[in-house]
Amino acid sequence: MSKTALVTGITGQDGCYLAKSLLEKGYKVYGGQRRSTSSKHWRLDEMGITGDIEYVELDVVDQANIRRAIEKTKPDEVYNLAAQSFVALSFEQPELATLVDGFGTLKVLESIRQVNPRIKFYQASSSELYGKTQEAPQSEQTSFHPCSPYAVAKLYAHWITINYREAYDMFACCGILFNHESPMRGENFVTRKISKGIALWLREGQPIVLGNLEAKRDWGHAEDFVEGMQLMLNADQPQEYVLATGKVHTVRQFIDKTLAYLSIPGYWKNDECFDKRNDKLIVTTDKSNLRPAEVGLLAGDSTKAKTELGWNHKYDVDSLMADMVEADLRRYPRP
Ligand code: NAP
Ligand code: F7E
Repeated sequence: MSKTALVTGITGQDGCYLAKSLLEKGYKVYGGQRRSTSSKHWRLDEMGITGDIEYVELDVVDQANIRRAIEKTKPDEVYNLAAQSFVALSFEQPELATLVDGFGTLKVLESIRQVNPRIKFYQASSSELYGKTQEAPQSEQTSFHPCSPYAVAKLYAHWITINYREAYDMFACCGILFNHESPMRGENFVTRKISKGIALWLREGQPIVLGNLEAKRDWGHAEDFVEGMQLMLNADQPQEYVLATGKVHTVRQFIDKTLAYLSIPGYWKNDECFDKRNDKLIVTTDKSNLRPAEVGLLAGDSTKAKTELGWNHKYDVDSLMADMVEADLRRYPRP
């Protein structure tokens, strides 16, 4: 018999890739979405799966609402992807980040416990938990030092998930996922600012405005990472797993790769990048894009997921960048 999954955060980047993959495996997919005055289905529309999902009203700050959604959908598996996921915004709205990303997870877990504790639960934990880490690469054994309201809220969510597993014997697990991007990435995140920004620069000539160009990240592709989430929920035992590529690049290197891919000869003068052919500005920076605190060197060690789950990634940073740039060139073609 086919299985049923409830995905919170269905309208987000991971929600659309996960839904597509679950549908391909024969799952019945319920998508939890919060009410809004306009449709937020552009990702699901682009993937062509909007009509294959059944939607339920689900806001993770409202426990009665979550409980009703679980009673109605009777899932075998719940993937809790809902979050205010933009780290920079969590410094502006720390309470909201805590309510959604921290307490929201508790409310989903508690609803599952009350309705049917045999439902399997996946929690979207993050490499941001490592924060000001002293150790690289980071594995499941590395200690946490979160350094944003987002990461502190996610740390609470991480431990309350483990607590519900230990206290109530629930199949609840956390994937500690390093940055994963895609053409469906939100427009505020740095890789998408670059892929969309370069398409607009080619079309209209306005420069891309960024923040800390020396920030380093371990960037993978969301399509690979949603497979790992499913492997975790279908393992023999619920556990924590790191998913990462293990390769680290700076924001500046990501820009260089993008320019090389498009055969644009760029040169840097401090934190500004120009076109060699005509000295036209391509990238500049503004301090409004800096954060009150930055994480340390995040590089993931996913040996455990590879050996125990058989997980691996198909994309590297170059094929990820190419996928993103091609999608934005299609969305914003030159006249
Ligand atoms: P995303 O694109 O920002 O999507 C977040 C989703 O959460 C959206 O569907 C959003 O709905 C929904 N949401 C926000 N507040 C909600 C609320 N109060 N109730 C219900 N839904 C709510 O994030 P993503 O990149 O797909 O990430 C998925 C999850 O993985 C998040 O929990 C994120 O923190 C975590 N994570 C992401 C990464 C990464 O690199 N992408 C790495 C580690 C962990 P709206 O459309 O209504 O805003
Ligand atoms: O920043 C630097 C910025 O916003 C990456 C979320 O999915 O991954 C994501 O969080 C780096 C940071 O992602 C700009 O300072 C420079 O060092 O793309 P980001 P993030 O903060 O790493 C983790 C794993 C999650 O869990 C989160 O939910 O890039 N950076 N200039 C910039 N970042 C942004 N956004 N905009 C800039 O202009």
